[in-house]
Amino acid sequence: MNIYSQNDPRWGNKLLGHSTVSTIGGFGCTITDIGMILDTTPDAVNDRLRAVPGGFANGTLVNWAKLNQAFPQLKFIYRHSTFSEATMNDAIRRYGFVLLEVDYDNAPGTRDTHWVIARHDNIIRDPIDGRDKHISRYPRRTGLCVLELLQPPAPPIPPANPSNPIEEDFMSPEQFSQFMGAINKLQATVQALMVLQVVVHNPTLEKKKNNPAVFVVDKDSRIPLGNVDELDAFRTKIKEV
Ligand SMILES: [Ca+2]
Repeated sequence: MNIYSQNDPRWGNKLLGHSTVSTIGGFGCTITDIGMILDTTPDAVNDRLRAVPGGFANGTLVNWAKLNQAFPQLKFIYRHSTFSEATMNDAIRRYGFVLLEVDYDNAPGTRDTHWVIARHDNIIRDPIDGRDKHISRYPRRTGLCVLELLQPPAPPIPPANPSNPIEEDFMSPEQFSQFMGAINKLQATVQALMVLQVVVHNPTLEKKKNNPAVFVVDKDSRIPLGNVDELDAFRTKIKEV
């Protein structure tokens, strides 16, 4: 989680949401919180939410229900209109953080709602100045907004393709095991390492019989290992080790 201040001169004077007067520095606590959670600057959060229809309600209020549309990795769970320590702690335990609605000046008569990020051990991250503070800084707590930061999906693992005759022909699991043993005995010579790379990474292994064989080691480099007969001879030699 990053740390930003809504009053940073890089964006503090920019207009918040669709307002013509309110600035990020003056009223942009929530988008600054979101920026910290997403590791995105508050003005970038502002621009993104502005681009989503209804992203801001009444011009400057973050519309929780539109958050996920603006930021696919951020999921809105629930907005509590009352504060409960148990709910806060449960959200922190589940998601690592929770947005906490507080009264900035601790005076009920003044409307100065502020949103900070509550974290473990009663520490809050305050967008007003980009500092971590004890939660006792804000004794009047009026609500919570539970959000979940989704992890980016892991890159897909290409499925094994046992029907690929080239791969089958090249080296069976038994042969590969034998090959690995031979590598150890050979103490991994340069040539052996090159073949090993072909075995491990061969996404697009090309083997043309009766032609010089080219083995694609990875997407960036092609290492010719001579013709097929030479490779077969090398494999035979390994078997003999
Ligand atoms: Ca107040």
